[in-house]
Amino acid sequence: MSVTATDEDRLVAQFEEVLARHDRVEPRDWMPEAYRATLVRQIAQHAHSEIIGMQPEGNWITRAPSLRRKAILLAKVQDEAGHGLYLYSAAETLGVSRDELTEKLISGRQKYSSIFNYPTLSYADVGTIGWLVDGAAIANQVPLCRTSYGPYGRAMIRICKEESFHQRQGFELLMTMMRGTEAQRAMVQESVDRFWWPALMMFGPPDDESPNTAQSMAWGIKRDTNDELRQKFVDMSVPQAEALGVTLPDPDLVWNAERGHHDFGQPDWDEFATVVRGGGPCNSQRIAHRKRAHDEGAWVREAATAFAARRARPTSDRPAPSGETVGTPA
Ligand code: BYC
Repeated sequence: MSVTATDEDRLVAQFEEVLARHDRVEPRDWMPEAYRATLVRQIAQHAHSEIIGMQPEGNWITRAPSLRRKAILLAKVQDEAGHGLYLYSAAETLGVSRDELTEKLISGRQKYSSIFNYPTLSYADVGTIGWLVDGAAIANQVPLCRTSYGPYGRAMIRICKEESFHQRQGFELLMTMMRGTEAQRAMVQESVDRFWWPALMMFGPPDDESPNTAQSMAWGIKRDTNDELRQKFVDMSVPQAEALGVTLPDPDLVWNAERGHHDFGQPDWDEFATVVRGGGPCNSQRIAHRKRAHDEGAWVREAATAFAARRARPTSDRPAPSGETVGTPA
């Protein structure tokens, strides 16, 4: 059906009204193509981040220091897979398939968060990822629960509940290590030194260098700018670092009573650009691993598709596998 100019004006006006009311845009609603494309970009990147984010922590599952830590880590990594699934499902409501998105990730046409291109070198990194990376994720994602696109906002509500649990487990792990030996405390500090700046980069480039922020804010996709969220994260992390007894590796970090916020130094934005372009320490390893897992899982997808197709056929049309009588219930 063709949409006339007047129809289009009316649809745009309705769309703008929904945004002005801070109401949700739903999959059945008309939306501008650029709004749809921006959502696909952001939700797909977010989903990819959850799935690629399983790798750095998954690296330690076989070497967890106790059965308890192993059970916690396994559950956390499985939660990340679940987050990926909610987000791919939200993206699918915009008319893209999960296969298509996975193919774009593997071929480097879609991004995932820069943070997951850094290696995990000690078990303290599991705690630091929980505390700082999940902490940054919470700062970024809580406002996304109010994003203008319904399926994305609803996925975020569930994800945020789990992320806040993840953050606490990371903090608890680090606190346990900080109460341990001198060597354990040193391990925590070394890990925090490596992850602090990459965690700040998770919020994206500074606002004046962020090409998407202004439009995404106008559409209500983003509710806060990159710099606002970075500031919130720094303010929330400082007292937590004090409680842990670790030093954040920023000589410029200081409370500014006038602003009511901490002043802090800038991450190395050249390093950020290199990592986003694919030149970080683990970019090739992460994508190669994802591709291998995807290739090795092909038979599972084929089997599941064949099984679903067989289930969809009337019972009498199904071939009887050996040992099973089909169509003649006992
Ligand atoms: N890494 O105009 P900008 C997690 C890209 S999962 C890589 O500011 P936007 C977790 C950006 O995409 C964490 N790329 O963009 C999981 C854009 O690219 P294009 C993931 C980045 O979208 C497992 C270009 O740079 N969270 O926490 O307005 C275990 C210009 O940037 C990054 C999300 O995805 C980056 N850090 O704002 C534990 C949250 N930053 O245009 C934890 C949802 C920017 O060339 N996403 N870029 O394609 C968002 O909130 C926004 O997309 C961002 C960026 C704030 C990240």
